[in-house]
Amino acid sequence: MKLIGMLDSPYVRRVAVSLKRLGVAFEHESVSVFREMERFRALNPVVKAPTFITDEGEVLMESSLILDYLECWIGPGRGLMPSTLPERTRTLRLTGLALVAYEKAVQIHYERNLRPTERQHAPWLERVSEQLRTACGELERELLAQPCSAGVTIGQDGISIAVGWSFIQLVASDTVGADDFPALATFTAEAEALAIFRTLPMV
Ligand SMILES: N[C@@H](CCC(=O)N[C@@H](CS)C(=O)NCC(=O)O)C(=O)O
Repeated sequence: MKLIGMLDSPYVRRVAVSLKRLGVAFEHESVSVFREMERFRALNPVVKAPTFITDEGEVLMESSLILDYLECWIGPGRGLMPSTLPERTRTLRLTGLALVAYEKAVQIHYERNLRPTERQHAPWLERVSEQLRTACGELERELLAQPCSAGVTIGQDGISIAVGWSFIQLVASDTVGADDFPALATFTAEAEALAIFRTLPMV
C-alpha cells in the first residue's frame, strides 16, 4: 500500500496516522500537489492529495473514502470506527466537524497564499473564518460534554480532531488562537504525544 502526499495536508496526515494506528504497513511518498505537480500527475492524473494505491494497484483518493477502504480491508471490529449506531453517530459528528474545520482552514490558507493580495475577497475570508471558529466551538463543546480518547485507543474522531487542531495552529492561528479552545488544545497535545503522531510530524 502506498500513500502519496505531504503531511502538512491534514487530509494526508489523518490517513497516515490512521494507517499507523491500525498497524498497517505502507510506503509513504511525500509529493507536493503544487511544487511537484507533474510528478503527482504521473501517480494520479487528477492531482489530489491524499492519493492511495492499494496492493492491487487501484488508485484511490478522498481521505474519508480511503479510510472507508481501510476499515473494510482490516475487517469488522478491528477498525477505527465504532460499530454500534449511537457511538458511530457521535464519531461521525465529531469527524465531520473536524473535516469542516480542515476545509475552512485550507480555504483561508489558499485565499491568502494562492491569490494576489489585491484579489483576495474579504467577505469570503470573513465567512470561512467564522465557519472555522464555529466548527472549533462545536468541537470544544462536544469534548467538554463527553471526553474522547486521546490515548493509545484513539479512534477516527480523535485522530481527525487532533490532526485538524495542529493544522489550524500551523496555518490560521490568527483566526483561531492556541488559547481560544482549551479542551481542543489539551486533547491535541495528548494525542500529538503518542508515537503514531510523533513519527508522522506535520512539518
Ligand atoms: N476532501 C478531500 C480534500 C483533499 C484536499 O483538498 N487536498 C489538497 C491538499 S491539502 C489538494 O489536493 N489540493 C490540490 C487541489 O485540490 O488541486 C479529502 O478528504 O481528501
